[in-house]
Amino acid sequence: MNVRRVPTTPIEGQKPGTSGLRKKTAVFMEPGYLENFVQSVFDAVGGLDGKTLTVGGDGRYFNERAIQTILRMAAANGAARVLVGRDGLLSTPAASAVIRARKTDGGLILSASHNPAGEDGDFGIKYNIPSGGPAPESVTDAIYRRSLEVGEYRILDAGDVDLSAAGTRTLGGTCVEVFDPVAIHAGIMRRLFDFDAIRALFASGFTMRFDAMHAVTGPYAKAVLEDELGAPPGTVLNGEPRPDFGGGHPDPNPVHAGALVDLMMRPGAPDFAAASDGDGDRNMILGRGTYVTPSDSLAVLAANATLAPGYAGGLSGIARSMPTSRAADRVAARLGIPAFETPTGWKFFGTLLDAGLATLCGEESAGTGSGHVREKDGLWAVLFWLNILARRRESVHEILAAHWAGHGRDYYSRHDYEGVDRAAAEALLADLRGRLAELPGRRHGPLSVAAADDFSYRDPVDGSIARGQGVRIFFEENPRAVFRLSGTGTAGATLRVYLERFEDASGALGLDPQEALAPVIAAAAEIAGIHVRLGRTAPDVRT
Ligand code: G16
Repeated sequence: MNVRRVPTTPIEGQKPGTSGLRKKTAVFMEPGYLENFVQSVFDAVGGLDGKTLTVGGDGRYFNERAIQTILRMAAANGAARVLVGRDGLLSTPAASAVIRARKTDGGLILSASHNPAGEDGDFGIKYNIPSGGPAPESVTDAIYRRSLEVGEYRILDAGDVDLSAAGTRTLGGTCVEVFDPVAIHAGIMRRLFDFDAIRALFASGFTMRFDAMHAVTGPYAKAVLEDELGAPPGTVLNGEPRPDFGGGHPDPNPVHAGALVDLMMRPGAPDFAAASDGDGDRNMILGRGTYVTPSDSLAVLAANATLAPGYAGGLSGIARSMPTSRAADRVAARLGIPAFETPTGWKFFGTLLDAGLATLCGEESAGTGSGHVREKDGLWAVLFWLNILARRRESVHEILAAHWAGHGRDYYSRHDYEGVDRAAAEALLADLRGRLAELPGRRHGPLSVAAADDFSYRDPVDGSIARGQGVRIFFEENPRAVFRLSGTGTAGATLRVYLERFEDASGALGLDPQEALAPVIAAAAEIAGIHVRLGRTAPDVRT
């Protein structure tokens, strides 16, 4: 068999520091584009000779074509073995689990997460390191630098590998092992959670809906919830992965999973509902008549963690991204364990998990996870909630109300202004950064600014420093507003404004969050000049 050397296409726009590459599918399909990134990864990690790689994706359009290309390139680059999920499917947390369990030399994960899929949608790829986590900046920067000079890629002249059934195949000198994408992850879930208690919960008539949004989690959720835990067939909705995700936008938030939220707010709603995203790392948790914010979900999981066998020994610490509400910090304080505040991006949790400093991690962007893998894990969060519900035998609403009564409530909402002009959004942030020193002391309605900064983080394990991670405005009366630009969109820019206010346990705990936050919403808009600079009077999404 022949190895060809083919010129690559420069990969315009891959930013140093980003975990991977997300672009329109059509861009990825340009000859040499995907190949540039893949060859750059292989070169940046010191070559693939004799190494083992994990490969899989969320099943979106171009997933299998991309995997066939990667397999031929891995073979041409001398890989000893490539592990591929059957049909090319592998959720992001399952990929992390496989990299760790099989000790592979990292992996390539094909996904643009929650972004819509299809020929007109988005595609993405990222490299995860041998610990199973997203590559840190030192590695992504090396990949980026290599992509600028790579020039050509190596590929084997060979046909497609059959990915439709488990088993081993040979491609040049490389062994391609096709495996069941669900088994390793399901085995971990079985060890962490009290499956007998959850089985008894379903047997008692407890009702649930899990919306897989036609993305990768359908097979995982069916295998675990319906086949193993005895949830009735039909519990998993939209469980067949489709290349275009059924035309939907698989981001589990109250807008894009609006049908599920509506179902849960109607009389006769099931006891519990959840949704996951395109690649299975995000989650949304709902009870009858109740939406649980991701920030509260992290806090509730942490406060109840010892109910799950995998966490019965307690937690070493809790980590959250900076824009996530401070609810988890209150739990950490009560438990007498450290709380960490990291920049947005799951990769920042990796060092804390590796060092055993944190057990649970979470982000406002619907991500929660633990040291069992090095990615956030949607189905894990759902099973954790089921474990707690099975042991406490209270409703989601009762558990949340009891949590607030014990810890106080962090009212929280994120406002997204999507698809805005990039230059205008960048100017808004630059202007805020330039005025940080002038803001303290200013009054905005009933609130006055106590402090303002641009978040910097020094990793307590490796000492690396990340600057410019988001503008924080603290008000004297305790609310906080945070501004940052999304790093995951592919069109224009998205301004995210994160708003929160704490009410202690003796205060009003049952308010509507948008009403409770009205003064800080108004102050944030005024301080940043959102309406004037972006020409928008209301956000597109409120979480
Ligand atoms: C990715 C990262 C998350 C991060 C999110 C932020 O999520 O893995 O850790 O919280 O981006 O997104 P943005 O920059 O748009 O606010 P995912 O699920 O897209 O991989």
